[in-house]
Amino acid sequence: AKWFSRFPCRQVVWASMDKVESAKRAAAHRAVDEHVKDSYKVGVGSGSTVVFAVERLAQRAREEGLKVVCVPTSFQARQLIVNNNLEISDLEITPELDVAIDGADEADQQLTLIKGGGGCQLQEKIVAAAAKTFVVIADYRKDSTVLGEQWKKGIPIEVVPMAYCPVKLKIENELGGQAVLRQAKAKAGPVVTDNGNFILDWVFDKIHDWEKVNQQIMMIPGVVETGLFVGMASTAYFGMQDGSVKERH
Ligand code: ABF
Repeated sequence: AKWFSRFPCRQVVWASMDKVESAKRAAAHRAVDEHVKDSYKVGVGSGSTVVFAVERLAQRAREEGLKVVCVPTSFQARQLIVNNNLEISDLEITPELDVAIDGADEADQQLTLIKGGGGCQLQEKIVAAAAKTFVVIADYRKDSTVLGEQWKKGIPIEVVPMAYCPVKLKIENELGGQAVLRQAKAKAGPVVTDNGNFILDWVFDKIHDWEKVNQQIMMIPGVVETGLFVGMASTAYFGMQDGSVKERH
C-alpha cells in the first residue's frame, strides 16, 4: 500500500519479521521430518513455532497418509491439533510418547532451556518427560552461548497462588535477582496458568549451576514447576536468517 512505502523503517521491521517466521517454519518442518514416523505418539508443544510443526504434521497426513496421535501441552496446543484434524489424546490414554516437539525462549550450548514465556511450562515439562525424545524448535534469536544472554524476562516459576510471596522472598534471598509476579496485559491482575497457578519470572543476576538451582527452587513449598529444562532436550533445530537450519545435540 502507498502509505506503507512512506515509512521505510516499517518495511525493515516487516522484512525481519518475515525472516523470523521463515526461520521458525524451517526449524519446525525439519524436526517433524527427522523425528516423526508413521503411528508415532507425539507430544505437541505450545507457542508460535509449534504452529509450523503442526502445519507439517497435517501436511504429511494429507500427502503421505501419515498417522500420528498427538498429546497437547496447553489449551492452545489442543486447539491446534483439533483444528488441523489430527488425532488427539492425553497422558491418561497415552502415557508414553515417541517424541515431543516444542519451542523455547532460549537454548544454550548444553541445551539447557528457558521455557514458559507463554506460561505453559508445567504441562510442557510433563509431556517432554513422557517422551523418549524431546526436540526443540526455534528461530535464531533463541540460540545462546550462556543462559540469559537472549531472554531477558527471567525464568518462569509456576507457583500455587497463596504461596507466591514466600516463594518470591525465598528465591530472592537464597539466589539473588528478582522474582516478579507476572501480570496480565491491561492490568487485569496476575496471569493464571492452564493449571490455575501464578507465575513468578525470576530475573537472575549471575550464572548458576542450573541443575542445582532447579532442584533448589523445586524444594521450596508452593513451587509447582520451573521453566528451566536441564538435560531434557536431545536435539535443537534453529532456523537461521539465511534460510538454513542449525542443529545442536
Ligand atoms: C513454548 O512457547 C514455551 O515454553 C516458550 O515460552 C514459547 C516459545 O514460543 P515461540 O515458539 O512463540 O517463540 O514453547
